[in-house]
Amino acid sequence: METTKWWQKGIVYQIYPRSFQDSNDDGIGDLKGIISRLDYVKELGVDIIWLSPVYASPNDDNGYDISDYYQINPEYGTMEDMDLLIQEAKKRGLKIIMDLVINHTSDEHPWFIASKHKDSKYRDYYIWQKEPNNWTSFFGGSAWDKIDDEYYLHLFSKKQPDLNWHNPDVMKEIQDIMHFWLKKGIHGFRCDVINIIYKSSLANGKKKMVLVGKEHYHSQEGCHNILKTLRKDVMDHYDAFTVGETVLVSVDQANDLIHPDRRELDMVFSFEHMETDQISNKWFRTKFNPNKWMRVISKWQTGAYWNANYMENHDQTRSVSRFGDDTKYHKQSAKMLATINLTLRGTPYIFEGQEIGMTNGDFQSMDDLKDVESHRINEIAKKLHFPKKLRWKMMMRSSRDHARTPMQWNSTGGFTKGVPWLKINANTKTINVENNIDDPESILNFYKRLIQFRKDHHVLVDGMFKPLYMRNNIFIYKRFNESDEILIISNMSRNYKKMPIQIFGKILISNVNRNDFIDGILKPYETIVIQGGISK
Ligand code: ISL
Ligand code: CA
Repeated sequence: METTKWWQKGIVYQIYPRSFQDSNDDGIGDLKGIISRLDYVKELGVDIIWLSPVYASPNDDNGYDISDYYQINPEYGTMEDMDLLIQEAKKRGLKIIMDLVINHTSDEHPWFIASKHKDSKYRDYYIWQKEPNNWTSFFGGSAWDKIDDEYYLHLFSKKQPDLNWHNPDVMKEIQDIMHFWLKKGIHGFRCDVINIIYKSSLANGKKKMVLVGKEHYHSQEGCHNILKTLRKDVMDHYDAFTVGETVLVSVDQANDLIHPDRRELDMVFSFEHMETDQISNKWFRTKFNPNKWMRVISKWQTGAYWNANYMENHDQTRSVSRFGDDTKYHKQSAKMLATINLTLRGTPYIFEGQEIGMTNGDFQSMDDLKDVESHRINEIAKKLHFPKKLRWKMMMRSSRDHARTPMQWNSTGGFTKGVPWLKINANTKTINVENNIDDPESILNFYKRLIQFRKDHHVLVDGMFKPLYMRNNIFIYKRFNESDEILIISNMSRNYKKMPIQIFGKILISNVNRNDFIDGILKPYETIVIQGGISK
């Protein structure tokens, strides 16, 4: 690697504003709330905050449907609050990146409202046709809806019409928006579904695919050209980076987006490790298979130029419930996932609440769920005569609301004094920031130690990754450079396991507080970081 960039050394903390901290007790998280928790974020040791959308929005998809890119959603506060947040973050040495949602806007954006008139110049900002094609939406069902006598394309909800990236005016508008925020002092963007923004054709898709039509908009040359332009005309003028959210990409497709010579994005979120426990799509899941998961991770570690490493986010269920054990081995498995998250090669991302091992929600019925996707899928499944029990099982396994329950600050919640917009998990009684802070052996304090450890060991940033063992639910890899070598060993199961290879060296971090491994037995969900090597 040439010289290491700040966003390669840095650790990112994702805040989902609606669920982080409410400051005025209307039950909705807000910017003042975030400001009041900046010290907490700073103490964790992270360097960068990724703020999920805070722009004006009717909230059909919790802000991923933007009605004004230059305004703050009044539910979250004002532009003054946002300026203050940037300033207060800066004071603490924290940089902020924002979400850039440019595949679509809200149907309540003035551009779309004007676009309903055929002779408006805004008509061509979106994609209108006399007849729909057979494409399906990410949220299920047709990707087209009708207004008057024509149809418009929406790859997500019908309140999220897709922008027409063939129109140079759209490019100009988006560039202005990016300049506006970067000038305010933010340091980059997380680019929402960025690899599907360019539609090469509107021909019918091949049948039978989960996303019918995908071959006409996924990873198109036109998208690469757009990214090159945004990089050259906008990003290159600031000290900022981009992380693309890239659905359904292979390692090669990712490298085409992030290789430094191509000058497009800086890193991408891949999805393959999030798909190891699903059959054809996220609504049909199988038992989690750690061996499959570690091999996928290893493939990306060795193949991709630079990874954005994450275990969970606002679209995924909680990692400790999904890849660990959120009851008997709650602490152990959360710490094990933390260790992997922070010792892989790439920029680590931590989602709010992950650092205290927040679990999936304890929802009782569809009334408890708020996500537009969950409700839409439930309706479609109902029409297909899926029994209620099966539909609920799908929701409990995959609803995005599992990640979106309010942050658990203390034993009664601490998120709001009002009625929270989404149910707070009853386990806030035991899983909360307050008691984590007090307990030296807590998940939170383990995260703090790991974050500091990563800062103290540059090999974790610039070192190469090499898998050493990926079987029998045991994941062993090393990170190494010319001067240093660190081994990471994780038992991803609830069983005792014999250490599969002979290892020597000094234990630097372990979640079971052991001083040596002479017994050669790995405890359930044990994870150890060792400075040393393997003996053959
Ligand atoms: O969670 C998913 C649906 O099953 C994903 O496919 C998700 O829709 C996809 O990762 C795109 O996500 C992003 O764009 C969406 C928004 O709803 C998500 O919250 C956002 O992360 C549309 O803007
Ligand atoms: Ca509020």
